[in-house]
Amino acid sequence: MKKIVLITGATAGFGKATAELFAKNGHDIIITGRRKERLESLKSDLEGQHKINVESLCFDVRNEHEVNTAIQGLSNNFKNIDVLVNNAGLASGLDPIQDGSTEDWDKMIDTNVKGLLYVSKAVIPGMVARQNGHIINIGSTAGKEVYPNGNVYCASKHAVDAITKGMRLDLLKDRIKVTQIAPGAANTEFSTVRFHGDKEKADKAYEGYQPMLAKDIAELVYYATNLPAHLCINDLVVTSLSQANSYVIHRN
Ligand code: NDP
Ligand code: 8X3
Repeated sequence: MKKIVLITGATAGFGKATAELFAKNGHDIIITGRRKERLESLKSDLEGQHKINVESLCFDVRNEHEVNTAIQGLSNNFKNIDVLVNNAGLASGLDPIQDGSTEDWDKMIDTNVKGLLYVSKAVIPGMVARQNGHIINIGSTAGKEVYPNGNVYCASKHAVDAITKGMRLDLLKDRIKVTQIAPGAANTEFSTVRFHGDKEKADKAYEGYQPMLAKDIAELVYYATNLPAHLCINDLVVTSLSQANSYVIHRN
């Protein structure tokens, strides 16, 4: 059955790969992000390649007003969202706690925690009214174990872990599925963003082993949304074969 799938942070990485996979499988999608040109180009590519409808919404998840305006403004064709993928997020910096920048901290907490909450609050009432829906929160192995210098990013992903559990409890009676997917290292724009655009430093994060790719995570999101109605993956921790936990990676 054709679904309507809203994916935050679809201009790059996991979100873009997830949008491509749902589109390929014939679902209508709502793609969001701050980079308007990327959104428009993805929309036109996907509508050109597949017989589906794509809505693109350009907003910053940190801005509650922008979030509400964009989601409340969805047309009838898109407003009954079946699947929400809360993916938009970032790490900013990798510093010992005493050297961390408060600007980086605000960015991570406002995006990864408050942004996820704002989008969820805008989408959940419709799901409750329809007694149907699936929320997929992209957490991280960083939300399971803290690693050195990961302090605030890890805290933000621990918050995603807790919020996911809370959502599942609160939405249980409404038959809304709530899943966390918690990946380890994957080669996306993530590290370039973390190191404030320093590509050389970013590339080092993926040296000496085979990291996951964005499409690996997209496959898992898709899989989780295609289980029988009575099944829900609650929490899925996934790493490349070279990674044992949030901070142990075997490199050649
Ligand atoms: P990318 O940097 O490749 O993509 C991040 C996406 O998030 C972009 O589309 C970006 O869009 C969007 N985004 C960031 N900030 C905002 C904002 N304030 N408002 C709206 N959109 C925003 O990273 P990944 O694909 O790797 O990361 C996706 C998610 O997965 C994140 O939550 C990340 O924490 C998590 N994760 C990543 C891992 C990895 O190793 N790559 C591992 C585990 C979890 P735009 O800039 O256009 O706004
Ligand atoms: C992103 C992966 O290892 O940088 O959550 O924390 S890691």
